[in-house]
Amino acid sequence: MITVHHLENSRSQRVLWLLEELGLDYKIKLYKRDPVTMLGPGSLKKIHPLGKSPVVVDDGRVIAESGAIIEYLVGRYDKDKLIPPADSDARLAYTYWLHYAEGSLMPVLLLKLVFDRLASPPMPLLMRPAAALIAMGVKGKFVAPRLKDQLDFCEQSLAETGWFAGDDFTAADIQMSFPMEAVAARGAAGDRANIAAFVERIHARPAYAKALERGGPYDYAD
Ligand SMILES: N[C@@H](CCC(=O)N[C@@H](CS)C(=O)NCC(=O)O)C(=O)O
Repeated sequence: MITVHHLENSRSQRVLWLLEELGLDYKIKLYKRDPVTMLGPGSLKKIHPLGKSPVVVDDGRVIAESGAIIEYLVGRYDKDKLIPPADSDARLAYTYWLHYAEGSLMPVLLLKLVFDRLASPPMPLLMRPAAALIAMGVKGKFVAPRLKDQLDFCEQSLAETGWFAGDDFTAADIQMSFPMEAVAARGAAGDRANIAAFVERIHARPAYAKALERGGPYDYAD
């Protein structure tokens, strides 16, 4: 039986969704976030040294990192449903987006999140004006132009079929769901209609709804 070490309200939701799309049996070990820091509990480190979620355990194997988990599950349990044929252009796009989500887009989104919050507690009151100035500078000069390039690229890539890798929905769309949901929910998508339509389309999938029932409240589901 596959076990998903699932941190509430987090990107591990997409692993539950993949398992529902594949119709696999699985169990969830749920972890709560610290209500103040929002970090995961130390007990996650007993499963994997980095203490992050998702982590999947299957047949005694411990697999961390969303992209690696998706590759593992699709490779082992799904030969053709959510992955384009080998050697096709769609397969190359599939591999690209599977890596791009966490390798290129999430780091920029994380920087935005950190600098959006830099001038808030726990930053000491006296230092907040200076922190706000620094944050404004970094966001304006470094983060915003990079985020714009990336979101324009995502928007353009969805234009033809509405999916990231070829004509059909694939596991690469599941991997891209978290950053797309994050930008839509935080209002960072602007007027990019293809991104908004992508998020609506994935939210309408029955397997997505089933995963939500199992995984618990998830801020980006609306
Ligand atoms: N690139 C990793 C990121 C893992 C990650 O940062 N997970 C977050 C959940 S959204 C986490 O565990 N946060 C809790 C913490 O940092 O304490 C992946 O995609 O699996």
